[in-house]
Amino acid sequence: MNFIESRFVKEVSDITSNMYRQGWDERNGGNISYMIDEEYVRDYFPVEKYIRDIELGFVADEILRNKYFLVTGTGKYFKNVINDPEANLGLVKISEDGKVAHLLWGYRDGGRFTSEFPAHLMSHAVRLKINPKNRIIMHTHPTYTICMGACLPTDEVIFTRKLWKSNTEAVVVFPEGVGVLPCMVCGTTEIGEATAEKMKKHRIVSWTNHGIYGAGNDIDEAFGLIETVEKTAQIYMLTLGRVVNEIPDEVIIGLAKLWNLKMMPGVIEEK
Ligand code: 2HA
Ligand code: ZN
Repeated sequence: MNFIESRFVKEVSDITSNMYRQGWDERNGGNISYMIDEEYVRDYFPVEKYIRDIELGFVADEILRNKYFLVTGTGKYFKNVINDPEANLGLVKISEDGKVAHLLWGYRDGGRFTSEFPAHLMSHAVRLKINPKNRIIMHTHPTYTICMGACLPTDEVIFTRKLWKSNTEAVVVFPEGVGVLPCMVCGTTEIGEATAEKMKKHRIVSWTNHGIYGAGNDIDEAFGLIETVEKTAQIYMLTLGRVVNEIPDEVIIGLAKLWNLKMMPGVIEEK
């Protein structure tokens, strides 16, 4: 079978279309990287032949060497992936020395991976060390989450608390809270390192004035995290300044107990 017909390309094509329709991925906004196990890659590429090599610009963590990633291309639009996956996506293998990405498929018009690939790879490395099943890093520009970040101090305890107090699903879906970074220059290894540092404690990281990063074992999980943050941020923003019924701390504690969740410390005072 041709790789273009694989479930991996289909999953990324479907989710990029979906995210575009949410209004989160204007123009070339957003990027996704999907780590694919070698056993699956072998179904499509029994003999490894590289189309070309692409410099990473940094040295990838050892845990990522010889690993395969399906990644959205730089400058490419989420809305176009479904109609031309081979131009908008690429499948790369991280080299033995961690300095280069070998291109196996895609970026047909001479393109390369997203400028945010450092943040993706560094986040993959951190999440894989915590959870060997992690496969997805997803970045997008969800409108209400960005609004919320602009209205609050860049403080992850405050940000998390506002979310948990707005929607009873919030603490259940992200009990470890949301990591928050201040506004930074994106596309750099610095923001990659800062994001990965936050990923040690959180599967979701908000980039103030820019967007969000989510991690997960599969696309549903990463997307589900982000859409729950975004839905909750929408509730927060639509009720801002007019809230009468905030979720009481006791209910949040009750939910955490019911689902046996370990809550991010310092957000809700346990009584
Ligand atoms: O790829 O979203 O952060 C475009 C972006 C940069
Ligand atoms: Zn972005």
